[in-house]
Amino acid sequence: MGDGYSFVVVANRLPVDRTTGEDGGQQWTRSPGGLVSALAPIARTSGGAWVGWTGAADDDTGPQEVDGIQLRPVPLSAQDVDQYYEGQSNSTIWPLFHDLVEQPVHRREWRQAYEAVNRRFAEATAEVAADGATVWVHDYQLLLVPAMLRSLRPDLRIGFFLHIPFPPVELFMQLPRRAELLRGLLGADLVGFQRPLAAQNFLQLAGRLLGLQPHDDRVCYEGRTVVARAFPISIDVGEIDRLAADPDVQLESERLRADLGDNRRLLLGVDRLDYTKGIEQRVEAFGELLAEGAVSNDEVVLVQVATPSRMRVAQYQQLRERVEREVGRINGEYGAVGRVPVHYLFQSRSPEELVALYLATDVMLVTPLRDGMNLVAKEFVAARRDELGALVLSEFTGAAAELDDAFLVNPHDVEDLKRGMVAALDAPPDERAVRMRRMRARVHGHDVDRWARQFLATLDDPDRAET
Ligand code: GDG
Repeated sequence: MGDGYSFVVVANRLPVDRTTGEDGGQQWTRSPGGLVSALAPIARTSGGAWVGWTGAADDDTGPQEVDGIQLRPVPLSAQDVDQYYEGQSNSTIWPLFHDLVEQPVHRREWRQAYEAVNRRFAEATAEVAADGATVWVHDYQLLLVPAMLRSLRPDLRIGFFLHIPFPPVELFMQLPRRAELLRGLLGADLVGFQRPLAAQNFLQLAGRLLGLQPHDDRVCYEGRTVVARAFPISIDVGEIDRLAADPDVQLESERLRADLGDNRRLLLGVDRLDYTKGIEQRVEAFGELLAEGAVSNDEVVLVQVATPSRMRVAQYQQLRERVEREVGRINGEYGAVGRVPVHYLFQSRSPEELVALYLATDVMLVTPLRDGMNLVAKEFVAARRDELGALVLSEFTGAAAELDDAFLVNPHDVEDLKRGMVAALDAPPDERAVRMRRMRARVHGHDVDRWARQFLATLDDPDRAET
């Protein structure tokens, strides 16, 4: 294994999207998003490769180079997508790791597909990694990969980062074949989480399930040391700042304000349409405020961007129906011709449009029932160079640990959601500015590039890396 790449990222998705060029031909462009912008420069300068799926079923795209990164596609059949991705990943692990806010579904054939696909990812990685390379595996779709990879290539340094919460021991124990999943993660040298509590849950589980004896932030397993630590992820602050300073984005923001009614205060939600994001509860709380007369259609307007996501999974279709019924009801009851209280967009928007919305907003609503971090909250704060705007933030997001100057709410309690929304609307401008300044300082001090470098420095040497 002399050849190969000294740094390999392994993630369910490749960091590219297929687009159609002006000549009608297919081409690959780098996907937007903080993770890709943080890792792309590191991958490029260290001669790196990226192992992942193209996002299309039965796609036989071969190795590619995009933007100086070597892409190594792992093909998935339509059945793999159905069973490994939509099944075991998104209908079993996702709801269980998010505190059972929906009921996980357990199917033997999904688990088998998950294991088979994880093995293919591990094999593809083993083939491209150089001797002694550093490999960074990402997220809940690939929990088995670290151990599989270690057995194929004991020479590698393997890091794993989980983007979603890691559940308490009692919840994890419900998973069929739970010990295999835990052993999968223990194949890594470093397991990174969004929050310290998640790292603690993981270490406790290692004690409970395998009888290991964790001490501090590590555990000894099969003669190796596995370190578990929190690395709260962040955003590309420079990129959001650049968009927020762009005159076209600012113009778009003014146009949005004018279209919605300059005299109305704008509340905004931006989420993938996912039951973990608390969209339903948020819309319900807004409806109750209108019903009670605490706010009126002439004074406020809610824009909810609900980006389509996992629409082949039944629970997501049902959520869509419930949200759309409630939005229709509220607009029917409290709207007027040419003026509705809820603007609901079941659409994906460009980063420019999202930042224009952030700039136009009075009160940003980020109220997930459970969320590993939540980048939207950080993007909103980074966009507000004017130091205006208030953030209502769920206590159950990773972001709440850093952004405790937000108006914190418990989204499981509609009364508390309403209280938070009203407090944010009513707060004096000085108070909002103080809160925003403090939150901006936090986000500016921790950008995604620093996150990636800290993780990799710890993987390189856990005792030397600053924490
Ligand atoms: C997972 C974890 C963790 C949203 N709509 C559009 C769009 N977005 C962008 C946002 C933001 C990103 O997608 C969403 O990130 P979140 O962190 O809010 O949520 P998840 O997708 O659930 O992410 C989460 C994250 O991983 C990173 O570790 O924070 O806890 O669940 O950047 O701006 N982007 C575009 N159009 C849209 O319509 N272009």
